[in-house]
Amino acid sequence: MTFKTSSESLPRSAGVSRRGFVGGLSAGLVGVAASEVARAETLADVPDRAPGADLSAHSERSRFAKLDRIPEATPGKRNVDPGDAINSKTPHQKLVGNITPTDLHYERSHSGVPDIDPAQHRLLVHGMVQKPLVFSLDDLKRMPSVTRIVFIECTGNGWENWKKADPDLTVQNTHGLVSTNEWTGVPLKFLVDLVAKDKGSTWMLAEGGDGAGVDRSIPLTEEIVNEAFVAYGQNGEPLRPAHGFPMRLVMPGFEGNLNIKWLRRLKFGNAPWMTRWETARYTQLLANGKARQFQLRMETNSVITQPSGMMQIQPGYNRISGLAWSGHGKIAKVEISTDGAQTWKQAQLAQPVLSKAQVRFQMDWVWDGKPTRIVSRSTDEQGNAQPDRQTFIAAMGTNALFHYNAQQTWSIDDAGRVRNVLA
Ligand SMILES: Nc1nc2c(c(=O)[nH]1)N[C@H]1C(S)=C(S)[C@@H](COP(=O)(O)O)O[C@H]1N2
Ligand SMILES: [Mo]
Repeated sequence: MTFKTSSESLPRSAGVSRRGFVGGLSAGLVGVAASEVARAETLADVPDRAPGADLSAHSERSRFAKLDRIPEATPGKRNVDPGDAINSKTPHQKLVGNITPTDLHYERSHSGVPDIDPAQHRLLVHGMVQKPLVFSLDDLKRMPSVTRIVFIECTGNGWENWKKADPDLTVQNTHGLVSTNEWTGVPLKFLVDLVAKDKGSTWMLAEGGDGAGVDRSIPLTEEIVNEAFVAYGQNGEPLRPAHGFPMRLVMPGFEGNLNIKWLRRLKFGNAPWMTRWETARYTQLLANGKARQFQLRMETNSVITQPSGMMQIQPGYNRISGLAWSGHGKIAKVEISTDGAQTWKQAQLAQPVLSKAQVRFQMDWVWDGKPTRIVSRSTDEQGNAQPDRQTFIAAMGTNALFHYNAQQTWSIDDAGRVRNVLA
């Protein structure tokens, strides 16, 4: 199929730079993309200029842009009273780019959000160290800092589709427990050196200051000591209370649960503490009846966000877009199938691709109006490929609940309705 490259006839009202749009997308489709855009000649074709409201101390979203997280309970329990919610999910179907707006970063809090006065808050660092110390927020802010864009993902992300696929789920329901923000804080390595950690200490306990007191044992691998940090900044401002104000642990690439919020203690030792968060919870019941502990790294994953569950599309040009991420490093490639995983084409990635951060992918598509299925699969720089559902279930069985990273399939019927299905 060929299309006329019609950059000459692209109308101004398309709001598209003649050079910019083409980017890595196929130039031949520019004309198709523009063909449904209204033609215009003069300013009479656009609304008048509008008078302005007063300036403000901080800006709010347009009243026309409706963006909300959705509080949810355990899998299958939606539309719950916020008092019963355990998660609040990111509306990926309404977002663009790589970074999640701060107020829409997903939230998972086991016993609500404590209201912590930073002047009172302290972080104790002790255990197998020469010099146990206690830090205030101001102490941390005086130290050298690192700023890094990373995803945080709850191990429960995707659990909605582990056993069955409700057709009426949106991508917010299926994949709303992963988000990407820029975090700023003190490198763990700096604190390790300050307290003079014993060489023999190979584990660290991180404990939160909320009612649940979530605490996790973290193996002190070279990667973790070099990459973890105690964050006090989120997208350029202090952490929001829901995300751990005044300080939290950030563990790039690892289970959301390890990113301890309202951090009050780091303790160094030489064995895991076997807290209830790594024995009763956050373990995986495998097909053979054994439980797997400390499955800490988040897998290679991707999902198409546009078009996605509960949307309706029209025949003709449709741009496919979505997000890919891996706890192993950078995403190397994303492939998309528009024929139910029979044939695959490589998508374009938003540059630069960052390690352990979500990256936006996109691809041109002309839908012929016939029922089909669309699906994405990602591969990271270490060669880890996102499995199809059968491969995933064959390896993990159906007893487990966490670390679901199988390919997400959306079906499209002859009316253009997009629905969640198991492949
Ligand atoms: N103290 C404490 N830390 C916590 C939690 C918690 O309930 N209490 N929830 C954990 C879980 S399960 C996840 S997935 C992430 C969620 O971080 P977010 O709410 O900033 O997205 O925080 C982790 N850190
Ligand atoms: Mo989580």
